Amino acid sequence: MSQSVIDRIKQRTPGETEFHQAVDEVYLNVKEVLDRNPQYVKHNIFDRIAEPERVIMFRVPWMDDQGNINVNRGYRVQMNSAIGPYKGGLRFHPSVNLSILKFLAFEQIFKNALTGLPMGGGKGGSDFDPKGKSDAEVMRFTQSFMQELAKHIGHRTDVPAGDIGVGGREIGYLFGMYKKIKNEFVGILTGKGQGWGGSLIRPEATGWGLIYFAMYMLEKQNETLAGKRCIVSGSGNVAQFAIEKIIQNDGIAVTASDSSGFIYDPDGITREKLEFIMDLKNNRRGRIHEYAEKYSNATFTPADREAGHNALWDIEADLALPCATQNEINAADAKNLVKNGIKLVAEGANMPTTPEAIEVLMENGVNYAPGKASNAGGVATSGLEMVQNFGGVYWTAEEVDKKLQNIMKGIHDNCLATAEKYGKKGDYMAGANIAGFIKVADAMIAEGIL
Ligand code: NDP
Ligand code: 2IT
Repeated sequence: MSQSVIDRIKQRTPGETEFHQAVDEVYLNVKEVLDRNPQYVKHNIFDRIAEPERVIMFRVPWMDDQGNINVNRGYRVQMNSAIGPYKGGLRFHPSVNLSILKFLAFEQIFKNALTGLPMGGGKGGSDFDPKGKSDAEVMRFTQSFMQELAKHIGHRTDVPAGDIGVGGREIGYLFGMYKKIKNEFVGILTGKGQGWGGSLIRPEATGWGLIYFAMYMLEKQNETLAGKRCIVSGSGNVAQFAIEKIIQNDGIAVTASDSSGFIYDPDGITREKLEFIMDLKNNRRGRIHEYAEKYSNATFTPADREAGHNALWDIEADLALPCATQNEINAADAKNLVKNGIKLVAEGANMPTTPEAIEVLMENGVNYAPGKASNAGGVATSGLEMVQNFGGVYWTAEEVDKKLQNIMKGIHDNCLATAEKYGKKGDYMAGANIAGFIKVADAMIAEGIL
């Protein structure tokens, strides 16, 4: 029976390639658990966990600045609520479709379980493209999006947050619209502004958490981040704060990217240069090539989608930290990383490394951490924001940061301990998938056939 689980899931979800990829990866590791624990098979947990509890799809009409009426598609995938309310980000990007959101919601189940906080898995978003849109257009779109979404979420039911294309500005408009519709000021979203219910350190949490995780991995090898060269992709929320934490720990971040290409600064991105990136991306919403125009020691390489590999991953470094999007490191990239002697790959993005690339890394002994473990600091701090909102309290930045570090250490150690228990010593991917799965599977069994 176990052999056909994957076939059954794929047959039921034709064409959902990203979702299949995420399910394949978890199944690869969890198969061993199913073989050892017949109760998971008896309760048909794997089939059930791969089926969303609910998917909401809706029309999002909005008027642009020229008076044209546009239509986008909105989604919320409420994947699993066995251990807590649905929790996960919203992504606004033209590539968004059901397959991508289901893969993200599926990953989120296990990631959230690993944090140790009571959060179920969910994800949502829209194929709306925020690029080139005015503030007013973004506001009108997000308000229209929330008019429908508000019917399906609640602070004890489903608590969205940001992801690609959804940052502080969008969370503000979404929160305002929800409050107006429901006449209720509650923690319906996380990543809120700090004057209106947001937690300190939430903006920093994913990038900082990633570097904490990478540092725990290095510590295990009796190494530190000091002096290590890091190639980072992306230049959004996760990449910015990953670079910040690298700088704080005397590492050297030498790259940043967006969908137009990447910059390489062999001297390292300093605090001042990072501030330039933050202003460029968060305020001016410009493109990354401006960095190379401002700092003459840096070079800009335009993205070449026909090349079959990304030259960014062919830069000599010690650590690779993909922080942009899914499937951004393929097998050819992984071979380049190995050729250049990369020591560690830790994922800031969700599923940035293809299965073939993961295989290349692992076969060559590269220390590899999957996003569901290494990027969990963002959602973990979202969980801390929920706790503060429920309690009506605010914690200091130091308190939240300390909790974030403890959570990342807990995930790191749990991954290793679980991997070892299942005969996969040192395999962070196996540890993350197995530990996350067991926690949720046990809760599903305890709660009955739902
Ligand atoms: P942002 O929107 O802030 O930044 C995304 C960055 O990735 C931009 O530089 C963007 O470039 C680039 N990017 C996006 N899509 C593509 C693409 N198709 N090809 C090349 N570059 C691309 O998003 P975040 O930093 O929040 O998210 C980055 C990753 O981290 C995502 O995988 C997300 O799911 C994951 N993540 C985010 C968390 C969070 O708390 N925000 C938590 C955990 C994971 P451009 O502007 O040109 O599109
Ligand atoms: O992928 C993720 O974990 C996020 N985008 C953050 C989700 C959240 O609820 O903070």
